[in-house]
Amino acid sequence: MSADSRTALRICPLCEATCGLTLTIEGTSVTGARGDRDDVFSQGFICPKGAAFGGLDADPDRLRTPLVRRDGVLREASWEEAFDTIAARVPALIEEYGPRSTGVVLGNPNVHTMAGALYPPLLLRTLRTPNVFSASTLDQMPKHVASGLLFGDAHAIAVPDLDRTGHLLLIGANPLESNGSLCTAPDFPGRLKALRRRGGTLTVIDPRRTRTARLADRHLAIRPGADALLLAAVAHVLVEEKLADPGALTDHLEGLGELTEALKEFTPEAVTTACDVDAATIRTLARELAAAPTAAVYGRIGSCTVEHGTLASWLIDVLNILTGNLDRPGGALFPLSATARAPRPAAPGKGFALGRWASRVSGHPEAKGEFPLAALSEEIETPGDGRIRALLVLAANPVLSAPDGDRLDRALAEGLDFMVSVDPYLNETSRHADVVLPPPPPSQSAHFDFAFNSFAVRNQVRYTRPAVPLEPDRMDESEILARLVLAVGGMHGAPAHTVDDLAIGAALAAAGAPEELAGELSGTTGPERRLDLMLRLGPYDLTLDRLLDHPHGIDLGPLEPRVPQLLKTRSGRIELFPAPVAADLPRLLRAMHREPAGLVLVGRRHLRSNNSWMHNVAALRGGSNVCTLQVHPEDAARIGLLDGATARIRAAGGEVEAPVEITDAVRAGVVSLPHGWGHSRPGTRMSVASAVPGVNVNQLLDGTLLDPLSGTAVLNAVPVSVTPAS
Ligand SMILES: Nc1nc2c(c(=O)[nH]1)N[C@H]1C(S)=C(S)[C@@H](COP(=O)(O)OP(=O)(O)OC[C@H]3O[C@@H](n4cnc5c(=O)[nH]c(N)nc54)[C@H](O)[C@@H]3O)O[C@H]1N2
Ligand SMILES: Nc1nc2c(c(=O)[nH]1)N[C@H]1C(S)=C(S)[C@@H](COP(=O)(O)OP(=O)(O)OC[C@H]3O[C@@H](n4cnc5c(=O)[nH]c(N)nc54)[C@H](O)[C@@H]3O)O[C@H]1N2
Ligand code: SF4
Ligand SMILES: [Mo]
Repeated sequence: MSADSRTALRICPLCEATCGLTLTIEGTSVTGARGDRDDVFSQGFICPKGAAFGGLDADPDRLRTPLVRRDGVLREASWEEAFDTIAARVPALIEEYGPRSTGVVLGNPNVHTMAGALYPPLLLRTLRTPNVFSASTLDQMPKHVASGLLFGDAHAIAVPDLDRTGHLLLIGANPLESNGSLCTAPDFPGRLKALRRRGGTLTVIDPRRTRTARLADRHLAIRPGADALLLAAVAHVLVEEKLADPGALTDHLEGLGELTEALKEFTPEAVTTACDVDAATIRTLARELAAAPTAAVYGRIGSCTVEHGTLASWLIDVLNILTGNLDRPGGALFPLSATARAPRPAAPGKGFALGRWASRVSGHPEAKGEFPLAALSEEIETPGDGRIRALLVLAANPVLSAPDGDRLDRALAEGLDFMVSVDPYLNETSRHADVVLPPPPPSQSAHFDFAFNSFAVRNQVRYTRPAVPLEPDRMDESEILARLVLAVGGMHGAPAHTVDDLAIGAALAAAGAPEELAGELSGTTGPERRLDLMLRLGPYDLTLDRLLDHPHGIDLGPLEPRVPQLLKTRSGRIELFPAPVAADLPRLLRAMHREPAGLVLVGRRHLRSNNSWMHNVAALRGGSNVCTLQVHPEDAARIGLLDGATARIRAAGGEVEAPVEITDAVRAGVVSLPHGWGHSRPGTRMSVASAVPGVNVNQLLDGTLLDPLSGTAVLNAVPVSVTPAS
């Protein structure tokens, strides 16, 4: 450290683990990052991505000013010019073609920023368009739908009580690379090792022998896409062998009889071929789960982005419920975040409905107010009333992250009248925008985890202010989004705090709190005032000032049971066998008898990468962080593929070529290609990424394969054919 260096705390926004970092700062540059040992939650943990915070923050390819398209070319522009352009175009299009002519795409980083949590709801309310798409339909929407149906609240997601459970059944998740998802747990790997040390059991179900699987007591290399069948059979055994005992939940359940009846045909023997897991092992899984003093079943990407994603997500909680582990310490519990609404007394709620409206072209039912992101292209391309003409893309790169990027690429280029991207990079998607609004690098932003605190394995709360001041000519992302709301809503020119004032007024009214509270809020920015209000209205006795007095965070204790208070179903009970699930079950039954596909594709993640946008950080590149096709030795021999040679992979959406990596870490009959690669399109400004572009796995998909209840794209267990490239 030099004489003018200092340190500052910053919660890491780079994955769901939300580690506290101590940044070293020289002048206004971040020159180092280490784990904050005093952080109440992460206690010093850091991974290579967090350690690379400085390089990622200072990436010279980050945009410094807005870009505005003039004469077909994106040119640097002032913020005034950028917002003037938006205000001149979007309201006029709405005026001429109606609200349906607008569409919004919300990408993953929105859950990692304060701005992304606070402003998109206001943007959607302003636009009043049904054309809402997000990364959720490439990800966790099945879980939301399952939770909505079971508990009446799509946001009531039970997380495994990692630090207290005696038995963890982990399905289609690889937290040793991902650091956990829908289960916020800094040092997930350490917590799994601690489970083993205290005598607990870890079972991993994954077609690949991942780093997580190598840590397990038992690894089942299931045939991809078959988890719902396996889980149904485990539930069947629990019932058949009279091992089911929902315990304290018994009085809060309905539908147990119908569920039992519906599971009759899903015997271990019946599903064994489809799963490629023998029937005795399935029975053992069920017996171990029932016998464990406490247990939690937890699933992630491999259980969601598949043909039966909603059924698998539902069955995961069915198993937690049948074994009495839902809502009990050591099982799967519902976190209570500091900014959640203060609990109300238990009572029947409004319930959760699917398909309240449908998409224009294919009639996809909405789920949680969204249409499948896989259906974005057709909504832009297909002529007629309600065609999307103006698209607002907030922190999303669907050209790489969604199915059939080539088609979307064309639709964005040719089918839109106007497009805005809020993005730090000029990349595969934002290159099509008419206006690009770049947020500042993370060191210059405040951070609070509105989303992830409600998935955290321990209730806790932390807030960090910007580690370095906003550079001149930069605009905070909260202000960018507030001004975007004003510009599209016909209030261009009003001060950004107008949006926060409206939000505060609405929140006070909804909570029945006195209006005067607005004047008592502390905080130096709109987002801080809104945070202060949420903390004051929340379940703990907290304020922003109190939080600022605790720079390493405040521990709010272990997770506690919340049923029945949290239930919002119409019955006021857990609805174990909801009608949409019942209607989808015959499809699963048919899958049981289907001939398995010859070769199927699954994805994978790398610890030193993140979806589509981190390949531009030189320090994180190389080593095993490469875009290779992993192939089992038996398949390689059969197809005639040599290690390091190029393979051609074909599927319904197209074909790509990738170098072959022969490894028995994938099971036979399965090949694996990571996502987020394919940085070869012209007109981007990602010099490091485009030097070694890789290929876009999602080009293999045509976007028609969806989990029907949630509209989530099938990204795993996709039939492919592989040949040597000539
Ligand atoms: N085949 C396959 N496809 C997948 C997946 C898979 O497992 N397999 N995973 C899916 C999943 S789980 C997800 S979540 C999606 C992600 O899909 P997306 O959300 O579309 O993609 P990301 O790469 O996460 O990043 C989105 C954009 O956010 C920008 N960005 C980064 N930081 C910020 C910021 O602070 N503010 C703003 N405004 N923008 C920022 C990046 O530059 C990038 O352009 O991909 C999905 N696609
Ligand atoms: N380093 C890093 N961390 C990340 C991300 C990243 O890109 N890189 N992305 C973040 C995001 S957006 C998310 S959503 C999370 C995801 O978090 P995880 O779900 O933990 O991440 P994945 O590594 O995609 O793990 C999915 C696993 O499912 C397996 N799988 C594939 N198909 C099947 C199947 O049919 N059945 C079963 N049982 N398993 C299957 C895959 O082999 C893979 O190991 O990670 C987050 N964290
Ligand atoms: S585990 Fe996630 S939150 Fe923690 S340092 Fe790494 S990227 Fe950041
Ligand atoms: Mo994700």
